[in-house]
Amino acid sequence: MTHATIPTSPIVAIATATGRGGIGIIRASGNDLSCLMHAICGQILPARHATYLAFLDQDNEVIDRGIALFFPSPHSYTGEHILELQAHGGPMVLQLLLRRCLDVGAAIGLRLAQPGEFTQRAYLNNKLDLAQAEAVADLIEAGTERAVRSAARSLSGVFSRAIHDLVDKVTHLRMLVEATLDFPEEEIDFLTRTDAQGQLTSIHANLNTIMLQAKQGVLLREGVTVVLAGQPNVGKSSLLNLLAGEDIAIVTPIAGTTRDQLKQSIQLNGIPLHIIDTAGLRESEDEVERIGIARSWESIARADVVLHLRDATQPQMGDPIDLAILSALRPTTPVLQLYNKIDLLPVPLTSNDKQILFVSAKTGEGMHTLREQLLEIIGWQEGTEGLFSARARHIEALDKAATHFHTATTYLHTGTELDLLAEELRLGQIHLSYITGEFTSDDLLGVIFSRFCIGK
Ligand SMILES: Nc1nc2c(ncn2[C@@H]2O[C@H](COP(=O)(O)OP(=O)(O)OP(=O)(O)O)[C@@H](O)[C@H]2O)c(=O)[nH]1
Ligand SMILES: [Mg+2]
Repeated sequence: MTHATIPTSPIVAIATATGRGGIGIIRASGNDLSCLMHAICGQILPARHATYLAFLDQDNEVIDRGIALFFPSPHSYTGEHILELQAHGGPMVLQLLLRRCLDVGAAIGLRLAQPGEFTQRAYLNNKLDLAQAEAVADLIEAGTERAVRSAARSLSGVFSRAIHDLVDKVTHLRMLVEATLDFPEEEIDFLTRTDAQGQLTSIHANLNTIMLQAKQGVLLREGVTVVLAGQPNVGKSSLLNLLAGEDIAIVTPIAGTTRDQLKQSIQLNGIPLHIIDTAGLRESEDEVERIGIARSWESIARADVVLHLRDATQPQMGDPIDLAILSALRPTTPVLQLYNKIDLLPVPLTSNDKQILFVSAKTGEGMHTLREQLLEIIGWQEGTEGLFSARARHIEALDKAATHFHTATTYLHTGTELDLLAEELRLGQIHLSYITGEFTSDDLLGVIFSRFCIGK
């Protein structure tokens, strides 16, 4: 691996969440932690044994009693020596212990850990690759059971292995192309015998499968922003309340009730949906409402999905505001057209268009279809096997790799010079390696690890 210089100054942090708890853990990592063990635990601890002892201050007074654990390098989370002090989980006890560690460790340059620094060291010491390190953060952040399970799968290396298998295939093909380049007189032989086209097709198929799963992983991790848009009084706030299962937004028969937007996150099949209820769109003289309406337009333009509501009892087709909603969206944003208040209709409406739905935010009619349609347009596929957590950065890398393999395929078809083909394969492989972190800039590492919590 091409890693930057591995930092060696020892670090320490409170590893457990702030607040009161039964147990709180201080964790230190470094190349030599013997001074901490001596001073605080009164002994050099045996490897990987839980020792119940007193944590001592500078006057040998007991700060607390608890369990101390020593994980000698390289068999530890970071790959360095790790000392764990498990004390009572009070904020003051842990602060005292932390300060004691920093005082004793001053001589060896012990300092407070930065966010994610333990995991960063694990990565730099090849304990985890980058996709796995990111999965650690995903696991901690996971808000749904599905998110937990997929992060756990990424952490155990499911995603990384899929990438490695793909990289292996690319390497194999590159090797053959390079061999052909080195021995040009046998050109036809090498490439026809090994079926370069067949291999490229298989690489594409493999990449598509990973892409599909990674996209599901991103959905689970990040969710989607769903904006409820429409004219005043069509029932946007009522729908938000219905979807959220509680009265979050004020609902009245007065047009212009919602003036500032409201956000609420809910789950749909374990996917986080960040729902935004907006101020009804109309021309308004009211200063506050106008600002609210301006925000509605901004939200519509940024939405991942828009639910465009209309009142089914007065569906004015071609209304300028409804048309303006459609043109305010990004062209790729999926929209569902909802005709609300169908409970007031004498005869039910129907449509063959799956994007047009008839609902009632009052009775809940049509909600099942709405949920199903929502899952479909955000690209959720039920029953995707072996789901793993993934991030937008992974999708981007997969996309770029796919572009290079696509170009390579074109070169193969058009009989373009082999060294150009070889170069495309090489570039594609580099993008795949960004995912697992074999080639990664320090800037990117900084961005990734700074989003962790301290102590992880
Ligand atoms: N009968 C019936 N009434 C509904 C339905 N949905 C909403 N309403 C009523 O329509 C009125 C407006 O509902 P809201 O949810 O406040 O509408 P809104 O789109 O948020 O309106 P603004 O905030 O003004 O933009 C209220 O009196 C609701 O009770 C429905 O499905 N059926
Ligand atoms: Mg409203």
